Amino acid sequence: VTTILVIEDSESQRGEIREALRSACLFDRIIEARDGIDGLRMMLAESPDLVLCDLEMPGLDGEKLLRMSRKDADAEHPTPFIVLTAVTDPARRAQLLQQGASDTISKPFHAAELIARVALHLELVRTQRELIQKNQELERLSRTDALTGLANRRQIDERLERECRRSQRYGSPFAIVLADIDDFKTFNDVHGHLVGDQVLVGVAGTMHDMVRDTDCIGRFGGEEFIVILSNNDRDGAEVFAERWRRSVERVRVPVEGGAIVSTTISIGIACWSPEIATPSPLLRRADEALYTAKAGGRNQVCVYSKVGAIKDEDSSESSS
Ligand code: GH3
Ligand code: MG
Ligand code: MG
Ligand code: MG
Repeated sequence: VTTILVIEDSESQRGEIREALRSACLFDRIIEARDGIDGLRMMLAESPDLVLCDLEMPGLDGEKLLRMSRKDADAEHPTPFIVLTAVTDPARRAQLLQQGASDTISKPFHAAELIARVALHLELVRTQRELIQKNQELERLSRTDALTGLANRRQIDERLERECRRSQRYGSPFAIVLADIDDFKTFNDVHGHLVGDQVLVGVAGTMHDMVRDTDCIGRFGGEEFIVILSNNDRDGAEVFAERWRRSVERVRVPVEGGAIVSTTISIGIACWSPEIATPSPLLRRADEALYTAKAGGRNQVCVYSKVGAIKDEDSSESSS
Protein backbone atom coordinates (compact mmCIF):
# COMPACT_ATOMS: atom_id res chain seq x y z
CA VAL A 1 0.00 0.00 0.00
CA THR A 2 1.47 3.31 -1.09
CA THR A 3 0.56 6.24 1.13
CA ILE A 4 1.02 9.97 0.72
CA LEU A 5 0.60 12.38 3.62
CA VAL A 6 -0.58 15.88 2.70
CA ILE A 7 -0.01 18.51 5.38
CA GLU A 8 -1.79 21.75 4.53
CA ASP A 9 -3.65 24.21 6.72
CA SER A 10 -5.91 25.60 3.99
CA GLU A 11 -8.93 23.45 3.45
CA SER A 12 -9.49 24.59 -0.13
CA GLN A 13 -5.83 23.91 -1.04
CA ARG A 14 -6.08 20.49 0.54
CA GLY A 15 -9.12 19.79 -1.61
CA GLU A 16 -7.30 20.79 -4.80
CA ILE A 17 -4.26 18.70 -3.93
CA ARG A 18 -6.47 15.73 -3.10
CA GLU A 19 -8.24 16.01 -6.47
CA ALA A 20 -4.97 16.24 -8.40
CA LEU A 21 -3.52 13.24 -6.55
CA ARG A 22 -6.66 11.18 -6.94
CA SER A 23 -6.84 11.64 -10.68
CA ALA A 24 -3.16 10.67 -11.00
CA CYS A 25 -3.77 7.33 -9.21
CA LEU A 26 -0.21 7.21 -7.82
CA PHE A 27 -1.21 6.26 -4.27
CA ASP A 28 -3.47 3.74 -2.64
CA ARG A 29 -4.01 6.06 0.30
CA ILE A 30 -4.10 9.83 0.57
CA ILE A 31 -4.06 10.94 4.19
CA GLU A 32 -4.38 14.54 5.27
CA ALA A 33 -3.33 16.68 8.20
CA ARG A 34 -4.52 20.24 8.69
CA ASP A 35 -1.68 21.53 10.84
CA GLY A 36 1.91 20.75 11.73
CA ILE A 37 1.17 18.90 14.98
CA ASP A 38 -1.35 16.67 13.28
CA GLY A 39 1.13 16.17 10.44
CA LEU A 40 3.93 15.14 12.79
CA ARG A 41 1.64 12.70 14.56
CA MET A 42 0.60 11.13 11.25
CA MET A 43 4.17 10.95 9.96
CA LEU A 44 5.07 8.87 12.99
CA ALA A 45 1.90 6.79 13.16
CA GLU A 46 1.32 6.08 9.47
CA SER A 47 4.88 6.03 8.07
CA PRO A 48 3.81 7.40 4.69
CA ASP A 49 5.88 6.77 1.56
CA LEU A 50 5.96 10.45 0.73
CA VAL A 51 5.14 13.73 2.53
CA LEU A 52 3.79 16.78 0.76
CA CYS A 53 3.89 19.69 3.18
CA ASP A 54 2.87 23.32 3.12
CA LEU A 55 5.59 25.70 4.33
CA GLU A 56 3.46 28.47 5.80
CA MET A 57 1.32 27.16 8.60
CA PRO A 58 0.55 28.62 12.04
CA GLY A 59 2.43 27.02 14.92
CA LEU A 60 4.53 24.10 13.75
CA ASP A 61 5.30 25.16 10.19
CA GLY A 62 6.70 23.20 7.26
CA GLU A 63 10.30 24.12 7.96
CA LYS A 64 10.18 22.96 11.59
CA LEU A 65 8.43 19.79 10.51
CA LEU A 66 11.09 19.21 7.89
CA ARG A 67 13.87 19.58 10.45
CA MET A 68 12.14 17.27 12.90
CA SER A 69 11.43 14.66 10.29
CA ARG A 70 15.04 14.70 9.04
CA LYS A 71 16.44 14.44 12.55
CA ASP A 72 14.91 11.08 13.37
CA ALA A 73 14.75 9.96 9.75
CA ASP A 74 15.63 6.37 9.06
CA ALA A 75 18.93 6.88 7.27
CA GLU A 76 18.38 3.82 5.11
CA HIS A 77 14.80 4.62 4.18
CA PRO A 78 14.38 8.39 4.22
CA THR A 79 10.85 9.49 3.36
CA PRO A 80 10.78 12.12 0.61
CA PHE A 81 9.57 15.43 1.99
CA ILE A 82 8.30 17.86 -0.65
CA VAL A 83 7.64 21.45 0.39
CA LEU A 84 4.79 23.49 -1.09
CA THR A 85 5.44 27.21 -0.82
CA ALA A 86 4.53 30.65 -2.07
CA VAL A 87 8.10 31.77 -1.36
CA THR A 88 9.78 32.72 -4.62
CA ASP A 89 13.20 33.70 -3.24
CA PRO A 90 15.61 31.14 -4.74
CA ALA A 91 18.02 31.45 -1.79
CA ARG A 92 15.26 30.56 0.63
CA ARG A 93 14.26 27.57 -1.50
CA ALA A 94 17.85 26.44 -1.74
CA GLN A 95 17.99 26.56 2.04
CA LEU A 96 14.98 24.24 2.29
CA LEU A 97 16.66 21.76 -0.03
CA GLN A 98 19.84 21.94 2.04
CA GLN A 99 17.81 21.17 5.14
CA GLY A 100 16.70 17.95 3.54
CA ALA A 101 13.62 18.79 1.49
CA SER A 102 13.48 16.53 -1.56
CA ASP A 103 11.93 19.25 -3.70
CA THR A 104 9.97 22.49 -3.58
CA ILE A 105 6.78 23.20 -5.48
CA SER A 106 5.45 26.72 -6.10
CA LYS A 107 2.10 27.90 -4.83
CA PRO A 108 -0.35 28.31 -6.42
CA PHE A 109 0.59 24.94 -7.79
CA HIS A 110 0.04 23.60 -11.27
CA ALA A 111 -1.55 20.15 -11.03
CA ALA A 112 0.52 18.56 -13.78
CA GLU A 113 3.79 19.82 -12.30
CA LEU A 114 2.83 18.71 -8.80
CA ILE A 115 1.98 15.23 -10.03
CA ALA A 116 5.13 14.98 -12.14
CA ARG A 117 7.36 15.90 -9.21
CA VAL A 118 5.55 13.63 -6.76
CA ALA A 119 5.76 10.74 -9.25
CA LEU A 120 9.46 11.35 -9.75
CA HIS A 121 10.21 11.18 -6.03
CA LEU A 122 8.01 8.16 -5.56
CA GLU A 123 9.98 6.42 -8.29
CA LEU A 124 13.26 7.42 -6.64
CA VAL A 125 12.12 5.92 -3.35
CA ARG A 126 11.13 2.69 -5.05
CA THR A 127 14.45 2.40 -6.83
CA GLN A 128 16.33 3.14 -3.64
CA ARG A 129 14.39 0.53 -1.68
CA GLU A 130 14.95 -2.06 -4.38
CA LEU A 131 18.64 -1.32 -4.32
CA ILE A 132 18.82 -1.66 -0.54
CA GLN A 133 16.92 -4.95 -0.70
CA LYS A 134 19.14 -6.33 -3.44
CA ASN A 135 22.24 -5.30 -1.56
CA GLN A 136 21.02 -7.05 1.56
CA GLU A 137 20.26 -10.16 -0.48
CA LEU A 138 23.71 -10.05 -2.09
CA GLU A 139 25.30 -9.55 1.30
CA ARG A 140 23.45 -12.61 2.59
CA LEU A 141 24.36 -14.69 -0.47
CA SER A 142 28.00 -13.74 -0.24
CA ARG A 143 28.08 -15.24 3.25
CA THR A 144 26.02 -18.35 2.57
CA ASP A 145 26.84 -21.69 1.01
CA ALA A 146 24.46 -22.20 -1.91
CA LEU A 147 24.01 -25.98 -1.56
CA THR A 148 23.40 -26.29 2.18
CA GLY A 149 22.37 -22.78 3.21
CA LEU A 150 24.99 -22.85 5.97
CA ALA A 151 27.60 -20.17 6.58
CA ASN A 152 30.27 -20.29 3.89
CA ARG A 153 34.01 -20.08 4.31
CA ARG A 154 34.02 -16.29 4.26
CA GLN A 155 31.53 -16.04 7.11
CA ILE A 156 33.31 -18.77 9.06
CA ASP A 157 36.64 -16.95 8.76
CA GLU A 158 35.10 -13.69 9.97
CA ARG A 159 33.46 -15.46 12.84
CA LEU A 160 36.66 -17.25 13.88
CA GLU A 161 38.56 -13.96 13.88
CA ARG A 162 35.89 -12.42 16.05
CA GLU A 163 35.83 -15.34 18.50
CA CYS A 164 39.60 -15.25 18.83
CA ARG A 165 39.59 -11.52 19.58
CA ARG A 166 36.76 -11.91 22.07
CA SER A 167 38.47 -14.77 23.87
CA GLN A 168 41.79 -12.93 23.97
CA ARG A 169 40.02 -10.02 25.55
CA TYR A 170 37.69 -11.69 28.02
CA GLY A 171 39.31 -15.08 28.45
CA SER A 172 36.04 -16.84 27.59
CA PRO A 173 36.84 -20.15 25.90
CA PHE A 174 35.34 -21.45 22.68
CA ALA A 175 35.78 -24.64 20.71
CA ILE A 176 35.72 -25.61 17.08
CA VAL A 177 34.37 -28.90 15.83
CA LEU A 178 35.56 -29.93 12.39
CA ALA A 179 33.79 -32.79 10.62
CA ASP A 180 34.70 -34.56 7.40
CA ILE A 181 32.50 -37.12 5.67
CA ASP A 182 34.10 -40.54 5.58
CA ASP A 183 35.10 -42.11 2.28
CA PHE A 184 33.08 -39.60 0.36
CA LYS A 185 35.07 -40.03 -2.80
CA THR A 186 34.04 -43.65 -2.93
CA PHE A 187 30.49 -42.68 -2.05
CA ASN A 188 30.38 -40.35 -5.05
CA ASP A 189 31.91 -43.00 -7.28
CA VAL A 190 29.29 -45.54 -6.26
CA HIS A 191 26.15 -43.39 -6.02
CA GLY A 192 26.97 -40.40 -8.19
CA HIS A 193 27.52 -36.74 -7.38
CA LEU A 194 23.83 -35.84 -7.12
CA VAL A 195 23.25 -38.36 -4.35
CA GLY A 196 26.48 -37.09 -2.81
CA ASP A 197 25.00 -33.59 -2.80
CA GLN A 198 21.85 -34.90 -1.12
CA VAL A 199 24.00 -36.39 1.61
CA LEU A 200 25.80 -33.08 2.09
CA VAL A 201 22.44 -31.37 2.55
CA GLY A 202 21.39 -34.13 4.95
CA VAL A 203 24.53 -33.77 7.06
CA ALA A 204 24.05 -29.99 7.11
CA GLY A 205 20.48 -30.48 8.28
CA THR A 206 21.48 -32.58 11.27
CA MET A 207 23.11 -29.63 13.00
CA HIS A 208 20.42 -27.02 13.29
CA ASP A 209 18.60 -28.39 16.30
CA MET A 210 21.77 -29.10 18.19
CA VAL A 211 23.34 -25.66 18.25
CA ARG A 212 22.47 -22.44 20.02
CA ASP A 213 21.72 -19.20 18.19
CA THR A 214 25.10 -17.85 19.21
CA ASP A 215 26.96 -20.77 17.64
CA CYS A 216 28.00 -20.75 14.02
CA ILE A 217 27.66 -23.69 11.69
CA GLY A 218 29.20 -23.70 8.28
CA ARG A 219 30.43 -25.61 5.30
CA PHE A 220 34.16 -25.33 5.57
CA GLY A 221 34.97 -26.87 2.20
CA GLY A 222 33.74 -29.64 -0.09
CA GLU A 223 32.61 -32.32 2.38
CA GLU A 224 33.90 -30.65 5.52
CA PHE A 225 31.76 -28.88 8.07
CA ILE A 226 32.60 -26.74 11.04
CA VAL A 227 30.78 -25.67 14.17
CA ILE A 228 32.07 -22.84 16.31
CA LEU A 229 30.79 -23.31 19.84
CA SER A 230 30.84 -20.01 21.71
CA ASN A 231 31.50 -20.09 25.43
CA ASN A 232 32.19 -23.77 25.36
CA ASP A 233 35.00 -25.88 26.72
CA ARG A 234 36.32 -29.29 25.83
CA ASP A 235 33.60 -31.24 27.64
CA GLY A 236 30.77 -29.34 25.99
CA ALA A 237 32.36 -29.72 22.57
CA GLU A 238 32.86 -33.46 23.02
CA VAL A 239 29.25 -34.00 24.04
CA PHE A 240 28.09 -31.96 21.07
CA ALA A 241 30.39 -33.74 18.61
CA GLU A 242 29.36 -37.18 19.76
CA ARG A 243 25.67 -36.30 19.39
CA TRP A 244 26.35 -34.90 15.93
CA ARG A 245 28.29 -37.98 14.87
CA ARG A 246 25.46 -40.24 15.96
CA SER A 247 22.76 -38.18 14.29
CA VAL A 248 24.63 -38.23 10.95
CA GLU A 249 24.95 -41.98 11.26
CA ARG A 250 21.17 -42.17 11.51
CA VAL A 251 20.45 -40.05 8.42
CA ARG A 252 18.93 -42.17 5.66
CA VAL A 253 18.95 -40.89 2.10
CA PRO A 254 16.64 -42.67 -0.34
CA VAL A 255 18.20 -43.05 -3.78
CA GLU A 256 16.95 -44.16 -7.19
CA GLY A 257 16.00 -47.80 -7.36
CA GLY A 258 14.58 -47.80 -3.84
CA ALA A 259 17.87 -48.23 -2.01
CA ILE A 260 18.59 -46.26 1.17
CA VAL A 261 22.09 -45.00 1.78
CA SER A 262 23.79 -43.48 4.77
CA THR A 263 27.14 -42.05 5.68
CA THR A 264 29.38 -41.28 8.62
CA ILE A 265 31.60 -38.40 9.69
CA SER A 266 34.88 -38.17 11.54
CA ILE A 267 35.34 -35.22 13.87
CA GLY A 268 38.30 -33.28 15.19
CA ILE A 269 37.91 -30.85 18.10
CA ALA A 270 40.22 -28.02 19.11
CA CYS A 271 39.67 -25.71 22.06
CA TRP A 272 40.83 -22.15 22.34
CA SER A 273 43.57 -21.53 24.86
CA PRO A 274 45.17 -18.21 25.85
CA GLU A 275 48.24 -18.59 23.62
CA ILE A 276 46.01 -18.76 20.53
CA ALA A 277 45.67 -15.31 19.00
CA THR A 278 44.54 -16.14 15.47
CA PRO A 279 42.32 -18.80 13.89
CA SER A 280 44.98 -20.67 11.96
CA PRO A 281 46.75 -22.52 14.80
CA LEU A 282 43.34 -23.52 16.13
CA LEU A 283 42.26 -24.81 12.71
CA ARG A 284 45.52 -26.73 12.39
CA ARG A 285 44.86 -28.43 15.70
CA ALA A 286 41.32 -29.37 14.73
CA ASP A 287 42.67 -30.72 11.46
CA GLU A 288 45.27 -32.74 13.28
CA ALA A 289 42.64 -34.19 15.61
CA LEU A 290 40.48 -34.98 12.59
CA TYR A 291 43.37 -36.80 10.98
CA THR A 292 43.77 -38.88 14.15
CA ALA A 293 40.06 -39.75 14.03
CA LYS A 294 40.43 -40.89 10.42
CA ALA A 295 43.53 -42.92 11.23
CA GLY A 296 41.72 -44.46 14.18
CA GLY A 297 39.15 -46.02 11.88
CA ARG A 298 36.75 -43.12 11.01
CA ASN A 299 33.23 -42.47 12.37
CA GLN A 300 34.70 -41.19 15.63
CA VAL A 301 35.49 -38.04 17.59
CA CYS A 302 39.00 -36.98 18.53
CA VAL A 303 40.10 -34.00 20.64
CA TYR A 304 43.41 -32.24 20.08
CA SER A 305 45.34 -32.58 23.31
CA LYS A 306 49.03 -32.19 22.59
CA VAL A 307 50.71 -29.64 24.82
CA GLY A 308 54.36 -29.52 23.80
CA ALA A 309 53.87 -28.46 20.22
CA ILE A 310 52.18 -25.16 21.04
CA LYS A 311 55.29 -22.98 21.19
CA ASP A 312 56.79 -24.28 17.95
CA GLU A 313 53.49 -23.75 16.16
CA ASP A 314 53.16 -20.20 17.39
CA SER A 315 56.68 -19.19 16.46
CA SER A 316 56.27 -20.61 12.97
CA GLU A 317 52.94 -18.76 12.82
CA SER A 318 54.42 -15.39 13.69
CA SER A 319 57.52 -15.76 11.52
CA SER A 320 55.51 -16.69 8.41
P1 GH3 B 1 38.19 -39.63 4.00
O1 GH3 B 1 37.36 -40.59 4.77
O2 GH3 B 1 39.64 -39.81 4.27
O3 GH3 B 1 37.76 -38.22 4.24
O4 GH3 B 1 37.96 -39.97 2.47
P2 GH3 B 1 37.27 -39.07 1.41
O5 GH3 B 1 37.05 -39.89 0.21
O6 GH3 B 1 36.07 -38.43 1.96
O7 GH3 B 1 38.33 -37.91 1.22
P3 GH3 B 1 38.80 -37.12 -0.04
O8 GH3 B 1 39.33 -35.81 0.41
O9 GH3 B 1 39.73 -37.99 -0.85
O10 GH3 B 1 37.51 -36.86 -0.91
C1 GH3 B 1 36.60 -35.85 -0.66
C2 GH3 B 1 35.54 -36.01 -1.69
O11 GH3 B 1 34.45 -35.13 -1.48
C3 GH3 B 1 36.03 -35.74 -3.09
C4 GH3 B 1 34.96 -34.96 -3.74
O12 GH3 B 1 34.50 -35.59 -4.90
C5 GH3 B 1 33.85 -34.92 -2.72
N1 GH3 B 1 33.17 -33.65 -2.73
C6 GH3 B 1 33.65 -32.45 -2.39
N2 GH3 B 1 32.71 -31.49 -2.58
C7 GH3 B 1 31.60 -32.12 -3.04
C8 GH3 B 1 30.29 -31.65 -3.43
O13 GH3 B 1 29.96 -30.46 -3.37
N3 GH3 B 1 29.40 -32.57 -3.85
C9 GH3 B 1 29.73 -33.90 -3.92
N4 GH3 B 1 28.81 -34.77 -4.34
N5 GH3 B 1 30.95 -34.36 -3.58
C10 GH3 B 1 31.88 -33.49 -3.14
MG1 MG C 1 -0.50 27.58 4.64
MG1 MG D 1 37.95 -33.83 3.10
MG1 MG E 1 36.19 -37.07 3.56
